[in-house]
Formats: sequence, C-alpha cells, structure tokens
Amino acid sequence: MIWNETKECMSRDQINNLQSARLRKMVKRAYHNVTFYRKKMQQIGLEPGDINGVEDLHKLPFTTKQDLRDNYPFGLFAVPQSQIVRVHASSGTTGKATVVGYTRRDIEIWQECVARVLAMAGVGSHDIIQVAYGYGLFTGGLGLHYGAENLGATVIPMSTGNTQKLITLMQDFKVTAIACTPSYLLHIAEVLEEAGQIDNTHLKVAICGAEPWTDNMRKQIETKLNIKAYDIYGLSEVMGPGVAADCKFHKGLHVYEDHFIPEIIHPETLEPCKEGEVGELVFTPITKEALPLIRYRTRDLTSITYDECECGRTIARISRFKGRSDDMLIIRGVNVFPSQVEAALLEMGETSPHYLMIVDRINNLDVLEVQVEVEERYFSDEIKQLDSLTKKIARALHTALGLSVKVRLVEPRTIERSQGKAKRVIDRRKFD
Ligand code: DLL
Repeated sequence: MIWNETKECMSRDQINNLQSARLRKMVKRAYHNVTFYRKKMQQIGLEPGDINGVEDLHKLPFTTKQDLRDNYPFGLFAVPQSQIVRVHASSGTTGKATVVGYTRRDIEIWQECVARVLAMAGVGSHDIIQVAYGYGLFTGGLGLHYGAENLGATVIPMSTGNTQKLITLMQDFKVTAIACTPSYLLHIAEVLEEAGQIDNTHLKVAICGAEPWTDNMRKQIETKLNIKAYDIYGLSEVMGPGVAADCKFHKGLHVYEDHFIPEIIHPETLEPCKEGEVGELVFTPITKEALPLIRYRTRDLTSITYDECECGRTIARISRFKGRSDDMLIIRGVNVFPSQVEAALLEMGETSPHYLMIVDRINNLDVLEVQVEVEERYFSDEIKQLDSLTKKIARALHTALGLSVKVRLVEPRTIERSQGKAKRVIDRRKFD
C-alpha cells in the first residue's frame, strides 16, 4: 500500500478540490440528519447550498465540547443507531462523558489513518507491536490496535497497568514497536534500567501521544532505549489517535487533510491566524458518517504550515502543542478538568469547596495530589476519622476522574485565597 504518494503528496489544488467536494457532502448530511446543525445554520440564515468549498468554511458556526455534552449521549449522531458499530467516550467536566460513535466506514477510515501513522514511523507487517494505551472507552488502545492490525503487524493488546508483565512479554515475544504515552514509556525505560535490562530488548520504535511532550523528551526516550520515537495526535471527538503524526524529520505533525480540514483561530477573537502564528486548532472532519463535526474547537494551541516537508509530504503540518486554551489537564493520559474535582467534593457535602490540585511527575509518572480543606473538628477528633474521610474523598475522586488521586486534608484557611480567579492547579511538570 503506497499511503504516501496517493494521499499525502497531492498539490494544494488537488487537496482543495478533494476537501471542497467532501465538505459539501458532509455539510448536507449534517444539515439534513442532525437537528442541532440544522437549527444552528438556520439561525444565521445559512443553507447547505451556500457552502461551495473550503473557501466558505469560515461561514459555518463552531462546534464545542459543550455542544456534545448538551446533546448527550447520541444527540449529534447523523445515522440511526443500527448503523453505529462502536461507541467511545472521554471524561467530561461534571461527570457526563463526551460520547462519540462510529459506523463501520468510520472505523475503516480510522484504522487506515492509524496504519498511515505507523507506516510513516517505519512500522510494517514484520513488526510485533505492544499497544500499551488504555483499552476501553478511551480511544488510544483500540485505535492503535485496529490500525496496527490493518497494517498487518502482530499486535499484543497489552493495555496499561502491569509494567512488569509488559517488560516480560516485550522480551519474550521480541517486541519491536510500542505504542503508549511518552511519560509511560520513560517509566518503562526506568524500570528496565533499574533491572539492568535496558539493552535487553528488541524495541526499535515507539508511537507516543495522548499527552503533551517535548522534543527533548523524545530525544531522552530515543537515547535511553536506543530507538526512534514518533508523535501521534488525535482526539476522540474528531476520531481518536491518527488525526496527525510526525515523520522522521520531526518538523511538525502531518495532518491527514484528506479527512480533516485544519484551521488555526485566535481563541478570543475567533479570527483566523496567519500561517505560523500560534492559535487554537479547529478541525472539520469531512468523511465521518456517525458524528459529523463542523469546525470543532479542539482547545489545543499550535501553529500551522503548508510548506512541503523534507519527507516530500505536502499535507499541512502543525507544530508540537503549546498548551490549551481551556483548563483541561492531561494526567497519565486521562483528561481532567478542575471542575470535576469541585463537583465531586460538593456532592459529598463534607468538605469546603476550597481545594488545590498539585500535579507532579515522579519517576516519569504523573501524580495528582488534591488538598482539601475540612472543618477544624476533624483535626481535633481521633485520627481515625481523618483517615476515613481521606479514603472516602479519594474514592469519590477516583470515581469522578477515573484516576487514582492522593488526597491530603488540610485545616480551614490553609489554601491560599485569591482575589481574582481562584488558583486551583499547580502543575509542576515541565513541558519545555
Ligand atoms: O488522547 C487520543 C489519542 C490516543 C491520541 C492515543 C494519541 C494517542 P482524548 O482522550 O480525546 O483523545 O484527548 C485528546 O489529548 O485534545 C490534546 O489536548 C491531547 N493530545 C492527544 N495527543 C497529543 C499529542 C486522545 N501528541 C486531547 N501531543 C487532545 C499533545 C495530545 N497533546
């Protein structure tokens, strides 16, 4: 399969024509099959016929994560449920997940995109790949799994959680490729190092993403493990992993423009940014059947270039991510909003709403500590009571966030009060 030349080296005109044709069809489908889009377009007097091509994209309204939540769970689906073959979900701000669905064709396109990412990283049918992203509602595990199978590689569906077993199988099966978050890979490297086994693997390549990381971190991974590491990007709303990825030149992530139209906008004025200028990434997927999205605001901050890459690909490239335009944190690959912590604490009713989240990276693993103010009496009473409340809060936060949390109860008025916007998060991880 020659991914490269047929789909990734088109001229700008060819890309524009393909995108325009697909955009026209997608807008029609969204308008006729999804009440939400029809109403939104009618409100601004827009009809599908007004969208002739990419040049008209700016006329369309934006879609946000809140829109998906407001239409929870299946309100934005454009096909009957009988045509939905898979559902994934990611965490939401106040407990309600963001739900996404796929038709059989959507899954085919997704696995093709991931296969293209893997092929770009030099993975092929001769490789044995351990998929160590979480399997389940998160798109990482199954996304990489189907993509690697599509490519013909041998897939070990490892998921997360048992590093020792992962290492044993990596060695016994002579695993040559791994897909996991970059911080987890560094942790794996450290465990290998401690066991004196760092040179005792057949690993050649890693496909890392789902959280921000730097070029320095990539080099660290490459040096420690003597492998090549590649960046893979995606988000569940737009598809999952495989929306963009980097090639061996590591000069930005190639966006699969035959399926996703990227835009960069100023997060406040919402006006388009110039090429090279940092702004918020907006995606319009143009081939999705189950969940068409029009101008979806990712909240990820990056810049774009349309220059041809040294590898010969002409599709647009986005730079490594510079952060987000909202308060979402990514902790061990899990998306966490401070408001989720607040909602869980308020629901318990035994604490004050004063809390502080401290995120750190210890031994390359993200650790979240939540400090919570509780009434004075908990400190004067028996230590047992404090202990049981700590455990209760930890359980509630674990349920709300899907992540284990270290809870520390503190006395009233310990957490600094702010006159302006409350500071709820201290992130000690380094991303530069
Ligand atoms: O994280 C999909 C994914 C799985 C991507 C496995 C790559 C590998 P969500 O849980 O919906 O989906 O989270 C999406 O994660 O908006 C970014 O903020 C962040 N993110 C994903 N990939 C990268 C990356 C998956 N390579 C959110 N670099 C996105 C930086 C990333 N941030």
